[in-house]
Amino acid sequence: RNVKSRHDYQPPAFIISTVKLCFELDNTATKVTSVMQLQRRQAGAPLKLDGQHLQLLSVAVNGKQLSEHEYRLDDESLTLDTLPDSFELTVVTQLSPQTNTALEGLYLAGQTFCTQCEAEGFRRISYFLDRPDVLAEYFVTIIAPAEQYPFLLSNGNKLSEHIDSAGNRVVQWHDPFAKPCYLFALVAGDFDRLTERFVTQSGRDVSLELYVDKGAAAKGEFALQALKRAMRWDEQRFNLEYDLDIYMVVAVDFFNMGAMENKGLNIFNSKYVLADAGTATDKDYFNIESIIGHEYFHNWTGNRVTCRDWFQLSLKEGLTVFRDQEFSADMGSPTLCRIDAVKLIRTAQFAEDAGPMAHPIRPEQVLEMNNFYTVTVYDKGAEVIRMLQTLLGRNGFAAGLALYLQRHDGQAVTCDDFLQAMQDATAKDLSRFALWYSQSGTPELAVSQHYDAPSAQLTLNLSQHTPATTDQPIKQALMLPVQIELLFADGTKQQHLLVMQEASQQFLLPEIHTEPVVVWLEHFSAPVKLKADIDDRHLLFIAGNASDGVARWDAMQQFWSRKVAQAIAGNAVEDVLPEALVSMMASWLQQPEPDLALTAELLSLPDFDTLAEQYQQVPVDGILAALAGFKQLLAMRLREPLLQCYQRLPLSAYHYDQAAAAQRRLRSLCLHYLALSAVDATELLQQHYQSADNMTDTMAALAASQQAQPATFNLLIDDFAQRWQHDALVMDKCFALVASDPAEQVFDGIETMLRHPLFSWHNPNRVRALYSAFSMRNPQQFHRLDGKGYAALEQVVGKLDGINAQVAARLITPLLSWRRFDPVRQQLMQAALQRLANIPGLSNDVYEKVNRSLT
Ligand code: HT7
Ligand code: ZN
Repeated sequence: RNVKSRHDYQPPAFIISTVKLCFELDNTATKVTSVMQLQRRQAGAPLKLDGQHLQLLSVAVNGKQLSEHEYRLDDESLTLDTLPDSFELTVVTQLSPQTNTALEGLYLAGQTFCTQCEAEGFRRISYFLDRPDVLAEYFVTIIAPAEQYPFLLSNGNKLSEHIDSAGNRVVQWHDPFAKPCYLFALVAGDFDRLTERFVTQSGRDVSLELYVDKGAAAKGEFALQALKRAMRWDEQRFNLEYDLDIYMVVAVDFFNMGAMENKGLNIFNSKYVLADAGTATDKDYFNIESIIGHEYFHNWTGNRVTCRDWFQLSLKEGLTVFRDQEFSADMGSPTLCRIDAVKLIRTAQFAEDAGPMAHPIRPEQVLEMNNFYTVTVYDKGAEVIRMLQTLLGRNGFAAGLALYLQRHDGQAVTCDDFLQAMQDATAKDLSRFALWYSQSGTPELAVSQHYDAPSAQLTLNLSQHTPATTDQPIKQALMLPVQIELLFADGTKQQHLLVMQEASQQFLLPEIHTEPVVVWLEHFSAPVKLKADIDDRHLLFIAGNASDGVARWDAMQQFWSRKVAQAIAGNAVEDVLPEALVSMMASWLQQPEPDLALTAELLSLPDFDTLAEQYQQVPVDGILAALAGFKQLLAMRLREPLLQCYQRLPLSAYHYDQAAAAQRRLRSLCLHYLALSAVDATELLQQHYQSADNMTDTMAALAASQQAQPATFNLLIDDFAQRWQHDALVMDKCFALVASDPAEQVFDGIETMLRHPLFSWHNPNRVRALYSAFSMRNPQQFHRLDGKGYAALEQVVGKLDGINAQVAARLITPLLSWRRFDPVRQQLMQAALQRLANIPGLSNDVYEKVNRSLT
């Protein structure tokens, strides 16, 4: 199979300066006429256009039709050998949106025509140079029956609209900004439209339009307001203003990922647009604001300045995730946003580094590009940008970003170009920092301290080591910003930034008159595994006293990891739980922190995945038993303060804002523990469920009862399924809950849900709701020792491969790290992967992952 390497990049032999596309829409026979202006850039080279699943109707050069022997055609390309230096190429193709179940290119999402072109979907629309460094100006005409399709949308500004004599609506669009074809978009359908206006900082009027399913207008209001907040924020924080007169967002039900930043016409998974109190949780609201922001921020970091090739994906994605994280932090709780980001890195990203798909944030080798939209490229990529900001300071970073955008506006560039701009704007040497782009793996940072009272000097010893990864055996020392805080007994504090550049380094801090407790890696200042030998007493001291909420939470996480390890080593949970901890937790419940969500986080144990990441071989049963034992013990020991805290938190009508969401989070946490205490909590759970005026509280009652009170759960989930049987997005929550049932009945539950009228193998949201929840949120049943869990996932991946390979390849992830488990589980997982590998005609998407995992 055709694996591509980053070093093989060649500039395109031709450029395409303008494209005129005409779509005559039809479910099974859409005709696409493409008229392109091309210029040669390399003497003598043939023109090889990408194209897949297309029926070629005709080809003409400068208006002259070519006969079949004047071009070469295969399943993946159309090649023309003899061409002038500058010419017009007309290509007419036909395609079938209705049978396009991959949801790439032009497809039908229910009754709506829509497109998804990133990364390489445009080649399913027309023959083209489908690569991000070919930037063209687009003129688009869309023709479709007027009654059925009131809205025909594409990028840029609308030039004209009329209805022709045959009753077709004909709409023309022009996007004045040259763009790569992955940012092309078309939508045709019937919607409710919500509109708003936004006046930019320079006084330009922008029309905002949000398109949702008919009848769902009220559920789009939050997303529309979030868009306005994002637009204002980018002006205020980075001085970046929107550039077209119109910004459209369309919500569709069939979508492979979260959303897509097509120029002026974002297409969103409806899950990340539609929300009201009854159907969306606080987490849904948070995600909507963050993804609306993310796609909007791409307008500069991705669209105005784009990637030269797909190996540079983190150039736009890491940077834009960083920008959306900063936006979310400013809109809500910075501490909570950071804790959530750290959790993701410690679970999914560290696991990716430790598994067969390990790659640097700028990958070196790719078979299927869709497989590299990863937590490494996105979220570790964002951590790398965050470290740059820490090293350069907020102003230095902002100056670097401004220079990068001004220097490369309208270009397709590389990660090196980005670093060069950062370096030029700040006069800092970033050559060692650049290693973060080429080196994969999770660095381990070992730290220790020595205090010398006579000289009043604190010596800090740091050493870093990155273990080999499957893709890269040899590692070098990285540039690491290590933020620390010194906590003194008299309550004073000092902050320092240590910049590591070597494998081992010593930092001497003078004028330290008493020995402090050191808080290492405040705010998770670098994406590393910290190895610090801090005793229990000091960890609890940090949890109670550090200035940074993230560091306080982290101290509790370290504490619990240690306790879980002690339990796995054979100690009874009662024997390892210190009294000091119980009273500290009780005091947080009695007198919560001002940020109630931080209190909830301080009171939460690490989850299964976070703990699993700390072991070479994951002790599945040991972790599950220890977590269950500690939670139950805490529930019993803290029952009174939990109940009081639960009852004290006031109930008011649902409103989504940070304070109200934090209050619900703490109340849910109390409910969760109370459900586990020895006292029957049926009534409490029922009451929580019945009195909920919002989906957050409803889900809290369901999740709490599922872990502790199966009989209550069965009653509530039946009621829930009945009540929401016609709402697909809410039924996704029901599917996910059913699939997370830790009891064996989960298999019957999944079978029943597969027969639900709203379930469809063709809809990624439905499939993910059931099977991501099962494989990622149900370790008890997924990791069963009889292999039934692994076999269930294997079957789904095998079935889905022929329908939607991109989604199939994402679902397979939990099976890939089979080497991390005990011999019995290893053998079962490996056999499941082997059976998948043997499927004839397996997609590149699944093949690449299975193959890397098995070799
Ligand atoms: N840039 C987009 C990434 C993407 C995607 C989105 C939807 C469907 C398929 C896709 N393939 C790649 C989304 C983003 O990161 O903003
Ligand atoms: Zn993105």
